[in-house]
Amino acid sequence: SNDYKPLSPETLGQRLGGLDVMKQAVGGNADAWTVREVGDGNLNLVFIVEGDAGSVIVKQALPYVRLVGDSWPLPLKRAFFEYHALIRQEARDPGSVPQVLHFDESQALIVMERLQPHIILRQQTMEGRKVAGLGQTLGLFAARTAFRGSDLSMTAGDKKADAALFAGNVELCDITESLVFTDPYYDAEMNRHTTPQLDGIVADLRRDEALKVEVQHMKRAFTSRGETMCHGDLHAGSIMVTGEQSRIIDPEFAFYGPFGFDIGMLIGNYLMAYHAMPAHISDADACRDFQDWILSVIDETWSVFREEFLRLWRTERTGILYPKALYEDQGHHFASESAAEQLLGEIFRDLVGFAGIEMHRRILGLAHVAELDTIEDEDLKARCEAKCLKLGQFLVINRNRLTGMDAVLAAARRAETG
Ligand code: SR1
Ligand code: MG
Repeated sequence: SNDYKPLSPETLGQRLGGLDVMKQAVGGNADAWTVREVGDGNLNLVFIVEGDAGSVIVKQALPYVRLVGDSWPLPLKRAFFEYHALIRQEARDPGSVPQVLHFDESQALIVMERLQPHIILRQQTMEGRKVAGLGQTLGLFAARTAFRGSDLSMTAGDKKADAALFAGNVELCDITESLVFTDPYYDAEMNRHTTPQLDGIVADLRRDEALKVEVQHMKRAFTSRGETMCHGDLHAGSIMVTGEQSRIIDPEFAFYGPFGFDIGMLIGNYLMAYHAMPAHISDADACRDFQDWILSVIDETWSVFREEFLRLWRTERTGILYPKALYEDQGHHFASESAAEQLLGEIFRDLVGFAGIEMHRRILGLAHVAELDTIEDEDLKARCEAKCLKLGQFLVINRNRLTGMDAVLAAARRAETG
């Protein structure tokens, strides 16, 4: 029968060995394949399958949250959303994501290109290794997927059909609605902030009315502003890199949301890496150099996003929003440019808010980041986390006042030096 069954290294060869795509990509003799389960994320099984002809990744959803166990059921249909997001991202920004080789909906599994010798971005930065072109690749990805998945580019029918399709990703959106936008701001059951030195700052955050109001504004944007197909979970574990290349993986949280959501989450992750660096590079000069590089990546990601979004605005605005005819009717070309600048201003203010919230939830909520969690010296860990929490608070509260990315970077530098 075709009933769902989780794979294991022992059963994978026998179960997938008959697929043409596996024979071609891995080799015809499944008995000779080497299979390793390497999933280190919070949700799924991930296998590397190697054979004479090459290797692939097999990713399979589990019917529960792996991080927590079967007490937290989670639907298998997230593999369906991941598959649909991957093929759209590939069309909108070719080469940015792994190539999909096979999708089996009933088994909730995707066979995809193995990125090699890539490792996750988080691992790379924790080892103090830079990635050439990171800001360029991520800025382009965020801008192209944002623009080309929206009413700025798609036909109204296609966009509405896609919005309806991804509206089914209810349970994964629910995770974000709770774990990101709600739990960190009260004493929620699933929170696991384990650094007692932070108690004062946490109490301060939770009694900060302006912060809580602003976070709910951002949550409302997340739930109700379906502007484009977002990746939905663009953190430093969703990016695979070498020293020269970056690719984006894992869009199972894909949903229709605000233009600034993905780039905001991403910048929140860059900023956490920035504040965690002193725990990972002991030489002070080398650490400062690496931190400067992270800030330059933030700057580049946003400036590339802006430039690419504007380029697409000028050349690919084929959707129902801001129609060219409206502006070119009587020579009003500049009005269109000013509409683009205003929209980019709105995206910037949103991304700043999302970045700050991401920094809070990764310390106070259920799902943490290794940059901070692996710091063994408790006092150093508390200092790094405190900088993230305070910067996050500053960003969320001031998101409508900050004049540009320079102001964000200056705030990060101030938080770092105290
Ligand atoms: C229960 S899932 C926790 C987190 O892991 C995923 O990668 C998302 O970031 C989610 O919020
Ligand atoms: Mg993931």
